[in-house]
Amino acid sequence: MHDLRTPRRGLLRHLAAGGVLAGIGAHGATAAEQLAETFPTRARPAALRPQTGATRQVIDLGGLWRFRLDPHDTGLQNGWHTGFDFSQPDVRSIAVPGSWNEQFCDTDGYFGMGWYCSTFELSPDASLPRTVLRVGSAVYAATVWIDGQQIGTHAGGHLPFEFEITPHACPGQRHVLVIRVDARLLPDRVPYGGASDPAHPVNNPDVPYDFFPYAGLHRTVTLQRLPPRHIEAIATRTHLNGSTARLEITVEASDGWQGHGRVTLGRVSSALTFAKGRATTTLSVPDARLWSPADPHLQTLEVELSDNGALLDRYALEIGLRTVQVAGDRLLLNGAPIHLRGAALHEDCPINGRGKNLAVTVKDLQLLRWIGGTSFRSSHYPYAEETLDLADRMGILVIGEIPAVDLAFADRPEDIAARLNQCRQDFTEMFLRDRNRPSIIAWSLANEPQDAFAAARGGMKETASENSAAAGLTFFRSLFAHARTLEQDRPLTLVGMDHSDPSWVELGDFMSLNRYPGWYDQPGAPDAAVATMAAEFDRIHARHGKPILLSEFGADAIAGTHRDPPEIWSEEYQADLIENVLAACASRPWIVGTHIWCLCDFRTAQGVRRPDSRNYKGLFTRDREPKQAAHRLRRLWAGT
Ligand code: GCB
Repeated sequence: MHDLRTPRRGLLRHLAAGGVLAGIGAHGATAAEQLAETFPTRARPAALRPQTGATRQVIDLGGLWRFRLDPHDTGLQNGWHTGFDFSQPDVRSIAVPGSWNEQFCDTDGYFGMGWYCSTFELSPDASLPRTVLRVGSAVYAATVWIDGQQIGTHAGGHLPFEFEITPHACPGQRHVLVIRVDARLLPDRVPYGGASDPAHPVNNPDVPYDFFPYAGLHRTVTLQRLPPRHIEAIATRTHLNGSTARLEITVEASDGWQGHGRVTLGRVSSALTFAKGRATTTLSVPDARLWSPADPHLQTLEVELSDNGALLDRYALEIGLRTVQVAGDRLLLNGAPIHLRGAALHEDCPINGRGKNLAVTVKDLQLLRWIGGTSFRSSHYPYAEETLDLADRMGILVIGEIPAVDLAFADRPEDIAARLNQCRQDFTEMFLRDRNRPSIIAWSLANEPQDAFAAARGGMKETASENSAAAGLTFFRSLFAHARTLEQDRPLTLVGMDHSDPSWVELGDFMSLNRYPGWYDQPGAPDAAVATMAAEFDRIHARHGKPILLSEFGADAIAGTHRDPPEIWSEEYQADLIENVLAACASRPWIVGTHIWCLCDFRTAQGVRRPDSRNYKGLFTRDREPKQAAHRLRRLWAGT
């Protein structure tokens, strides 16, 4: 923003051993936490989404949970981890999934510990002896107990994590599941909060980023029941050779499985032979029907484990055959140049907050379509899997982004080090969750990192500090190198703004630039501002020769505010400015995409530059009604 348990094998074990899955930072930990963390069981990344099928069963634990606030962090010593019920006056019902902030009158500005409690009981089923607990998103950190026994911890919101809980989940017995969500806004977190001068915080709540820091269990909590030997991870890569697609497949199975399996895609199939729990094969698909925005053709890859003809496990993975690459100053999908036309989004709606609301997800992607959009960035954190399901089905091109928003590099070195560790973990988890999705065409490793701390605190133009520029470069080199060890095909990018050191943005395979001509830059003078931006982009292109994505631009418009001649804050100004910027970009083919900020108005922290605690740069209002700019884009992009 300008202003403002069980042992784990294979890849996952390797990652954990490498420290990638590091958990809660020590910052601010209570004695009880430190004790509990002496023998922590860290969550494993959730590589395969739970599914029900011939050999698997999903139990959705969503619904009304018991909930209580723990502002003094005494819940653990008071035994809340063993469970609690409504005999305690402070225990209330809460919807899961959902942010806690807007569900009650007294929790809106609460960013401490929140305790969730529910129960579950498994039916006896000898074919499904193993159970994995999966939490879709806990913002920000979580500790999990079953029947009072600590199962493990996880840090980082917006991404799923798992624990195998087989020893703790006995069929026919009722178990008490407790999750403590730690939503403190701390400087060593990603994104960080609570870091500004306590006497003069710029925003309330005290976050540097421009969206409300909703907290709680935001996505589904599920149990996946599994057979004794099962598939743990599937990785696919597509290569094209003329009209033939080659699909490279790696499958990881539990317990170092040494047996056999099979993969099938339509009419093509191949045997799998596992060694130490891992098997690889390649399927060749002649005259392949590729996935693209014009034809988002999805196919089911069936993966099976078998023993002497007996089916042990089966997993069905939806995939789309497509390639993506950067060639010179173009972005190619299936070998042909593509243009990313769309808007950045936020997971945000009244009452649910950032909690999963499927109807809103469907609505948002329909609105994107309505204006003729074909692309979005999951700003500023990985979105719910259902959103990506829809993108896969609708042929929408997505840039997946980790929650690294507004990183700053003049902060304490220990905070910067903790953030880097968290960013690496976030990328690993996002990659493992989303790597097989055709809609994800690139990864963004940060949004608007800033040279100087002060820039993050209030939009002051600061002279870039050499030290913070160097610290940032070390940070991003490490993060890019980590991402490259996992992702071999998709381009990587870093979304920069005018306070981001150019050396950071240059690390990207394409350069994503947020610019606000006519808004933060030369407000009210759109023609001059757009010309300045275009000249800057010409210089950047001449210097780097890389594709450029205008990853954000736009203007606030308060719905119902009209001015002639157009003035800032009016619907007319927003619509005209957007058209003006698009025209400047259209004549530059190396500008491979234009993402408007943003699809819908959304809630922010309180700050003097955000009337009504809203960011009004939406093309649609927060209740998803079109402003003039949406109608204008419909004409320009959808041709209607
Ligand atoms: C940005 C940020 C986004 C803000 C936007 C704004 O550059 O990436 O999070 O909401 O500007 O409206 O200031």
